[in-house]
Amino acid sequence: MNLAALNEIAEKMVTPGKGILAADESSGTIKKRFDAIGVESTETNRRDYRELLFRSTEAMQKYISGVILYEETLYQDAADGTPLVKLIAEAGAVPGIKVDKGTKPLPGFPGETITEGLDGLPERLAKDYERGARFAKWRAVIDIAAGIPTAGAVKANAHALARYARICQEAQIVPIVEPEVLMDGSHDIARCDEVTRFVLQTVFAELFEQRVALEGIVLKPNMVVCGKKCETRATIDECAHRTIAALKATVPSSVPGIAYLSGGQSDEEATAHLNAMNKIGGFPWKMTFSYGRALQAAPQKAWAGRPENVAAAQRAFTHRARMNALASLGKWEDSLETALAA
Ligand code: 5MM
Repeated sequence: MNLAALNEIAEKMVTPGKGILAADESSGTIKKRFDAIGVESTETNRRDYRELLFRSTEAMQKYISGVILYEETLYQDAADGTPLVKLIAEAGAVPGIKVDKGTKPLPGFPGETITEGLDGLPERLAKDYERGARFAKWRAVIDIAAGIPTAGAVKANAHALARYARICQEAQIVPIVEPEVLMDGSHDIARCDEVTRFVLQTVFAELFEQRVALEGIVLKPNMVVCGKKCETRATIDECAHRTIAALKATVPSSVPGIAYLSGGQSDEEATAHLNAMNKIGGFPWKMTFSYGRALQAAPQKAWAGRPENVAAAQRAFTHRARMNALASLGKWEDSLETALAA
């Protein structure tokens, strides 16, 4: 393993003023997103949609540091025959690949899941590297409900994340380590805080045991927020302070950067939270975004599957990417949402 080279990629992924586009929706998820805008999920439509994102020149060159791809997209060509991965690299962003195979119920742990995909991973990574991928992503999903999560399920997921991370580093691929504590449910922010700390502590213990070099990873955690159905809403500031405190207590400073998931927050909430944290500052890592829904909801709506809407969709994507890029510097303001959209 060449750790200096891994660290260089990881640092590039969390460059201040840029962040990661999570465009790695699996077939089931992209179908759900397309259903919502009345578009059939065919291979060509998925290609056309993702191509419009990667051809958003301003966004890709100025605000996006890396793109997480689903396997189909990594091996797909644009309408003119150019590999989509080449469009990303030519814009100066790092191409990455989601390598987990999704979640399955964890036997013995009702209501909890385990992420699968370790079988054959070294072989897949070698092929993906050949095609241009320089980082990978694996997502563990932790739900909060009565009696959930259990220590056993968290440990099983953390172990799989750590095995994946070490295998990636052997293949000279930077692992994004994504332990997502879901914001579904009615739990309050204190419960999210407690579970997030426990999950991160467990993940870093497993990363240490599996000999993962922390200088060569990027952490993709949830923010500490209330459950969607919680009646008492926390302020932007409370979420920001709690998230920073939870991470300071659990994430070693040798990790180059934190790239948050948006997890179902509204577009502007996800931007405001990231901005608030970077304004507060005082932590040892870069903090940026690795958003899926919070970057793509607006362009998907604007596109609606129509070729004549491509430019409008690209403008919508560029705007969200720009707003989040500013938030990664703590320079976003609510007023810019309308001022710069125009
Ligand atoms: C883009 O969505 C990713 C893939 O999800 P599935 O495997 O369920 O299709 C997802 O892992 C995503 O990268 C992260 O959850 C962050 O996305 P959000 O929308 O939470 O920012």
